[in-house]
Amino acid sequence: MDTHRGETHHETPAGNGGTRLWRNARLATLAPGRDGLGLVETGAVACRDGRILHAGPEAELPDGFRADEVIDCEGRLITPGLIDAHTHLVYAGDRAREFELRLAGASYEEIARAGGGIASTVAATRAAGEEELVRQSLPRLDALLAEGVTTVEIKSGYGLERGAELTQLRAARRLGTLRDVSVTTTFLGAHAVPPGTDRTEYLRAVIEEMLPAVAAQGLADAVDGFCEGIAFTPDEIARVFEAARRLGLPVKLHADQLSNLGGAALAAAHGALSADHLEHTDEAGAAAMAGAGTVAMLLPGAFYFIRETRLPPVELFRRHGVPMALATDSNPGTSPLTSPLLVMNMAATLFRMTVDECLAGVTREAARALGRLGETGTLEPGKSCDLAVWNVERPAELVYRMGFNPLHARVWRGK
Ligand code: DI6
Ligand code: FE
Repeated sequence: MDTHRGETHHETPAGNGGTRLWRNARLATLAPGRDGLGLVETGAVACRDGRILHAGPEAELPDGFRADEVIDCEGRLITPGLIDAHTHLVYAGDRAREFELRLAGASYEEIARAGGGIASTVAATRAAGEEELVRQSLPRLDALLAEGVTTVEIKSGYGLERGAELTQLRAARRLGTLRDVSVTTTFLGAHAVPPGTDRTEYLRAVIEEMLPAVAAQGLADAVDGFCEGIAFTPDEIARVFEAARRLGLPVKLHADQLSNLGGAALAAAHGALSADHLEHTDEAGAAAMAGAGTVAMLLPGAFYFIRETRLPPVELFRRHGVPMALATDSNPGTSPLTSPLLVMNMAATLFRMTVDECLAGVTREAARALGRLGETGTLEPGKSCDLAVWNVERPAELVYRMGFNPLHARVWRGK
C-alpha cells in the first residue's frame, strides 16, 4: 500500500485538503435548533479540509465560496454518515450450530450455562491471531460501510484474558486503518467469567491487570460491562467502573437486558455515556439516566433474535427526556446483524419508535452515546464531513424498507 496517500501535498485539490460542494440535495441536518430532522430543501454541504463549512440552504452558501469539485446530488437526500455505536464486530467463528439448538427449543441462557454461548466464541477468538481476527471481521465492517456507516464502535470481550483482549482491541484499531471509517474501541473484559476461571480472581485480573494494560497502550476509548445474572453483579460492575474512572476512561453498560438488576441506575450513578439494551428498565432507572445525561442505547436486533417479549420502556424514555440511540449490537450470539437500515426498521416496527427517532438514533444520538457529538453525528459547520447520500426523497423511506439498500454514496472526512 502507498504509505504517502494520507499526506496532503500528494492529494489532488479535490481530495482531503481541498474544497468540495454537494449541491441540489435535500438535507436531514439533525442540527439542534431546527425542527425534527432539521430538513432543508434545495440544500448544499460545503466542505474544506475534511470539515463541514456550511450545511443548509444552497442560497446561503458563504460569499465567495468556490469549490474545487462540485457534486450535483440531483435531489437526493443527504444525512450525516451513520454511526453504529454498539458492536462486537471483532470475533472469530460463528454460532450457527447454537442457532439450530435454539430453534429446537433451547434458550440463550440455557446454552450459556451449558458452556456454549459466549464461551464458544471466546475459544475461537483466542485461537485466532490478530491477522485472522481482522480477516474474519472485515466483511462485517464492509457490510456496515455499504449502508453508509462512517463511525463504528467495537468492543472486546471475547478474549477474556489479558493477551487476547489486547489482541481483539488491536484488531479493532487496525480495521480503522484498513478502511475509511472512524473506529472507537471499548474494553469489555467484564463480559463473562471465562470457563475454568475463578470468578473473584478473574475480576481482580480485569481490574488490576487488563484495564491498566489497555489504558497504558491507549487501546480503548471506553469501558463496558455486562450486568446480568449470567454475567456480573451490580457490585462487581461498580468496582470495574471505579477502576475505569481512576484511569480516566468513560463507562457504559449492558444493562437490564434479561432481568432488572438496576443496571440503568447503576450506569447513571457512574455518569455512563450510555446504558444499553434496557428491556427491563423501570421508571427509577429512566429517571436516573435522564438526570445523568446517559443515553438509552436500544438494540432491536438482539431483542428480535432471542425473541424477547418485554419491550424497552420507550415511552418512559420520552417522558423523562432520555436520548435514544440505536445500534446493531453485531455479535455472533444474540445479534448477527450488520445492517443499520434494518435496525431502524426493527426499532420502528418492534419498539414503535418514530422515523425521526430512528434516524436520530443512528446519527446524532449515537454520536452522543460515544461522546463524539462535537465531531460527527449532525451536519453542522466545524464537524467532520461524514455524509451518507441516499437514493430516496424522504427520510421515512430509509426506515420503512426491509433488506433494500438505497445508499448512493458515502463520504468520510470529506472524501
Ligand atoms: N449482551 C449480548 O446480547 C451479547 N453480549 C452481551 O453482553 C451477547 C454476546 C454473545 O452471546 O456472544
Ligand atoms: Fe452488546
